[in-house]
Amino acid sequence: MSFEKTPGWLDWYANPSKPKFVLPAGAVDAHCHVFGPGDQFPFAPERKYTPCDASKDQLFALREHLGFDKNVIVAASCHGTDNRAVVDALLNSNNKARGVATVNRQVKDQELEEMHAAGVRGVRFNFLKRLVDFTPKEELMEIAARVAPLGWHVVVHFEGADLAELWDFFTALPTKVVVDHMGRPNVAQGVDGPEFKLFIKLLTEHENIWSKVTCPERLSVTGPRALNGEQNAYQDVVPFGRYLVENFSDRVLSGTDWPHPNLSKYMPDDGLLVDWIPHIARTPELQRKLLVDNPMRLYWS
Ligand code: 0GY
Repeated sequence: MSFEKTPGWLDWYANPSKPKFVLPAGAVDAHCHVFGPGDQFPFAPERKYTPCDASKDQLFALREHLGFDKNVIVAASCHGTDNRAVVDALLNSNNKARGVATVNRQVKDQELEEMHAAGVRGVRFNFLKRLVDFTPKEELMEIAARVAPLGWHVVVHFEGADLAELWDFFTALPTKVVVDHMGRPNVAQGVDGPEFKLFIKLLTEHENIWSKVTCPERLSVTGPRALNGEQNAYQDVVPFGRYLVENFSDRVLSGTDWPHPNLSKYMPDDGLLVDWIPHIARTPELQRKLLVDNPMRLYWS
């Protein structure tokens, strides 16, 4: 089936630069997606957007180009609860990819076990109204209780402004909880602003909660500008990422978010996104934890 993209959809960046930052051996891109291809893995009827295709082979080619060794492929909301595109990518990854699925309470135990065998290690709960329809928390809690015995974790995706309302639910989850994109704070408030402060409190008080230090391109107000002739893009997001990497070094993950759904202004150069990493992880030890040790512990042990 061929699909017409959402009007104004921006396709992924075709010729990303080669990063100047050399990733450590075994580095994991711990947040990326595949889209379709639509004629093989149709997009879900309930989707809120229709993307371009972004296949597993294109993802694996990007991985080689950037210098990553492995991927964690997160089921994108345009596929609803149909995880076939992710599972297909995992099965064809030569053990170099793990996955995070989206399921509802109708999922059968056998399906969970098959996904586990393919390399799925988590489920994602999405709270962004522009991406998904509402699911009652009681259903999400039921799913979390069912995947906990498999050793899976829960990935949560929400806007910083909604954390207060979601706090009790997140802190009651029986698994490790991995927060997408630093809890999506409003960076204009600064690291001392109320949204990021509350997020830091969440990580400080709950040792099972992890953070992806991802998506500077989504969060940034200043954008991908090089300052003072230096390669220092997404400058305004650096203090947020740095704070998390330096204070919660054993509970942070990095990732590209390729193929970057729903960006309306510009598509980032993935090479520049890799070059952002040493600004937030300033020592080889922090880089190794962020890019290798932490994702390996969570997804490959
Ligand atoms: C992201 C962010 C977005 C989309 C999705 O599953 C998705 O559709 O996650 C977004 O639109 O902000 O993590 O890729």
